[in-house]
Amino acid sequence: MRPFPRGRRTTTVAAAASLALALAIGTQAATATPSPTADGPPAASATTADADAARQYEVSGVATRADRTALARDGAVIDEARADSVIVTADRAEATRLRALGYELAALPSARQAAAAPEDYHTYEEVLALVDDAVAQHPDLVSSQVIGQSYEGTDIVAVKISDNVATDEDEPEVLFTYGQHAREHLTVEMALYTLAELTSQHGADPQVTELVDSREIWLVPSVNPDGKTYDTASGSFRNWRKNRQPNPGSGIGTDLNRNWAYEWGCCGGSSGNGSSDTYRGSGPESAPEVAVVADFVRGRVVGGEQQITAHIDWHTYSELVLWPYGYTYDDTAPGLTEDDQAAFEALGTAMAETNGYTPMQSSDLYITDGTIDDWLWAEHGIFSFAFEMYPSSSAGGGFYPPGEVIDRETSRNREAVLLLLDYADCPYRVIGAEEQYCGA
Ligand code: NO5
Ligand code: CA
Ligand code: CA
Ligand code: ZN
Repeated sequence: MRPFPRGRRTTTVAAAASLALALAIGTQAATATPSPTADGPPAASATTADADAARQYEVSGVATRADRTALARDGAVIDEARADSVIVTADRAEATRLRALGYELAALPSARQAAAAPEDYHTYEEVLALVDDAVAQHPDLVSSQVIGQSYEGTDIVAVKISDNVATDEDEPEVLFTYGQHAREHLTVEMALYTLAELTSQHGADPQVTELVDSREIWLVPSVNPDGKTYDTASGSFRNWRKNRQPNPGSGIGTDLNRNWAYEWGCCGGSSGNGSSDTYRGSGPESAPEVAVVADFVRGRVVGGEQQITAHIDWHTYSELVLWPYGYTYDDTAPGLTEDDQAAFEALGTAMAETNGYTPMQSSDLYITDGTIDDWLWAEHGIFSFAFEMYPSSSAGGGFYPPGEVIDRETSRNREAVLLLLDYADCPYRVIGAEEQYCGA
């Protein structure tokens, strides 16, 4: 039995109910979103030209992390958690399926679902060109390498930023991954911002100079280039999340952030259905994109020691800073001690204080399994966070905020990025335990 009433609610969701969870889950718009009344099939619009394109719905009566996990176990992907409801993205078939399971879905007005046009964001080709420009302009500071190919054969690139960039120096290494989820274009803009900021401010800003000189920083600007390109290729957004790998039974695409090789598929935090937006793939690392990045991370084990100490995986949206584990509600678990948890919480909270995001353990949102963060921590001891960027709610444009916010919402994370780089020499320093964990 489900822990929430369903099947009988016909009233619209009370807007005032948003407030309680706003404190626990994320900063909500001060003015509550008016309850949607449109509840019919998707209408063609400028942003969803395809009549069967996925769109966002508010699902009422989903209030706790257990409710959210139950909905996720039914194969839905939760875009946003409110006090007594969630926002999901679904196509017509998925919406019908969820209604058959007893959920109450109300379509969000399409005007709220995309405030941008594809031209507002860089294409993957443009990203690669900007990387090449950075290498050409700062050959001593920036290098790039192709670390492998996506399902469709697109090059996946890692960018290194450091002094003496051609030399593998004995410096703490930090990894940033962007765009596992295709439609989360703002994250790829975050990669471009970070590349521009760290290179342009090197030699100008003392803090940037010091961190770039004393760290080796890796950016993978788009982990999912096929999905990113597919999302915008028609000229209007497709709300696409996964990669573009066909599945044996039915459906296209694996949710890359359910395909990593730690507790893969363990805990109801992913789907075994190829049509689901949280399809975990046929096995751990079955998605080429995940295998490529996982191989890259394994390649950073030098002399038996993982060189990468800290990581952020960038997502949108909800303005959250999340830490492991996602697969269990428990605060501590195998491989995650009380000190580890305290360090995650302290560092996550410190970063959140710089950008106004809400810090929490990932599973406080809902259970996920096979995520990059759980894998990087459990298998490689990397202090791995997931950031969910702007906006806090669908009212800000959901996955597609307008281009005019990109500068503000990427530079908003400047201090958080620098803070992580700073602590990368010994993340336990944040709880004053550097002698115990990082002593000579
Ligand atoms: C992520 C985080 C929980 C890491 C996920 O909405 S998102 O898909 N960007 N949230 O579920 O993988
Ligand atoms: Ca260096
Ligand atoms: Ca090194
Ligand atoms: Zn995401």
